[in-house]
Amino acid sequence: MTADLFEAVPNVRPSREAMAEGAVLLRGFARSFEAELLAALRTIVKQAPFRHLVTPSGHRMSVAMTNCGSVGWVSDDAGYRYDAIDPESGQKWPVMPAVLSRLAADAASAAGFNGFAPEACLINRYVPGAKLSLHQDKDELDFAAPIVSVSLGLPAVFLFGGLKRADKTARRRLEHGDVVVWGGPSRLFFHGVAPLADGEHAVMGRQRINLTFRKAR
Ligand code: MD6
Ligand code: FE
Repeated sequence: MTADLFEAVPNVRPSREAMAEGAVLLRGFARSFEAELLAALRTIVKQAPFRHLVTPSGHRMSVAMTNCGSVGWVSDDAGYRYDAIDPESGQKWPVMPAVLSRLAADAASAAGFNGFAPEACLINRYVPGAKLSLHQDKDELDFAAPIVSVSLGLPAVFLFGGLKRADKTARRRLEHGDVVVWGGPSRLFFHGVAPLADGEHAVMGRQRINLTFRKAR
């Protein structure tokens, strides 16, 4: 039987895990996009290099960020927002490569959200020790659309809670190629990433890259 054959080789066949109502983890979903995806990322990062943003309260983020798409997520002393211009270069953000939009739309469909057409892809880079504090993704105008999140490289512990910051958080390990589609009743849940453990990933080296696709407006 085919199913048994695949079960003998972990991570070959994408599988799905419910994380919360509206949030589903598609294990290994991005694996079949890997080569094209990594080539596209290299091109984006040449045009719009990773940088450490400063939060409105003056805190330098340990995660380095960049964007592609018609708008990108930025943070400075004026606040958090989506902006068509990369403040470092004064130019537009790199265009979202077709392989990225395809991956995002396919993953959203697999999770039951058809017609997902994100304008923005926020790209986060974690080195060992980097973390992302609990937050809500609420700078988008349309909370009906999900967020699609792609993990590459070193495994991370993803924390997700509830609608209140003080809600208890569950932890889930996200590995290379895993995709989380996050929408519906959990769209505004607090979440974050625990400090990245040191390690060396066979494809990505000593880092984790996360892509979050958003319908920003
Ligand atoms: C990360 N992700 O995994 C950060 N937000 O590096 C997020 O903040 C996130 O993965 C909303 C939905 C899914 C996510
Ligand atoms: Fe987030």
